[in-house]
Amino acid sequence: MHPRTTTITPELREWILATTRAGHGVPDVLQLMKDSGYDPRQSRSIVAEVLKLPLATLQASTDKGAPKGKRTRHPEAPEVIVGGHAVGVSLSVDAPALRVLDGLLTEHECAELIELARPRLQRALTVDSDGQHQIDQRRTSEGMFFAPNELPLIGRIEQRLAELLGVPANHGEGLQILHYLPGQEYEPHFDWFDPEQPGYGAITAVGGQRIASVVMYLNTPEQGGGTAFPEIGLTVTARRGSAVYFAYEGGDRSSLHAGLPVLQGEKWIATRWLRERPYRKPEPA
Ligand SMILES: O=C(O)CCC(=O)C(=O)O
Repeated sequence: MHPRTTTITPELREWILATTRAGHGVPDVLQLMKDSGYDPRQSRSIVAEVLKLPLATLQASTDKGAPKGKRTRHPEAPEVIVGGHAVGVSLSVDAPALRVLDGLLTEHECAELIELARPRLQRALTVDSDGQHQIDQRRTSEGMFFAPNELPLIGRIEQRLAELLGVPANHGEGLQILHYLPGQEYEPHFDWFDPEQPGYGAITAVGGQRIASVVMYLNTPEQGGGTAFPEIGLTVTARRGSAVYFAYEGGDRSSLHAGLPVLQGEKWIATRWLRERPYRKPEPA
């Protein structure tokens, strides 16, 4: 790199693209440019132009004081008390870091989430390589998103997960509800974003990479509908109120997972994805 340049040289452009493709987020790129002598305002404009991102997104993701590269804390068996609520840890796996959490949600919370989501369901989407949401044949369920802290119930669940996993609630994406009918499934996939994909810079510009997921089961399907981790030969049974938490910092390939087809009955889940940095600005007090 050549410090204090005002034009974007082909070398600089290529370096920014290669660095983000290698898995570094925008804040890392800006820090490296600063270390090389670039003015931070100038480098923000350069990076925004090269990665085709709105400048305002870059400013939000690089706000002073934003904690960097947070990791989740893996709950330890047999039980963790969060906000007076007892959560049992009935299964622990090291790679990927995975826990089955019993009694994470009460029966009443599960029923309430289903009833609030039901009228808002639409064909579930996935995020494609350009960061756009799209219909995907691999995911045949219906779903909806709650906005972060949209209702007291949502805020309470977000806060419980924040305390349990040691990551502030504002690192979480909005809670997603999915509803599967017999035959519906979600084929094997990773929840983290692939740094090789062209849209990586845009998807991670705010909040950075995803670091962990929590899939919460809102009912018990009559048959089928577990969550499978084919790389480690594990299937977690979907049971109302329990959840599977798994972390994948650095893009752990053992976190490959799938929602198995529902064979009888229906399946409802709430999924929470956590990012390495705040995904939204703090709520006013
Ligand atoms: O339905 C499941 O059990 C898994 C859901 C899932 O993989 C996801 O929402 O990312």
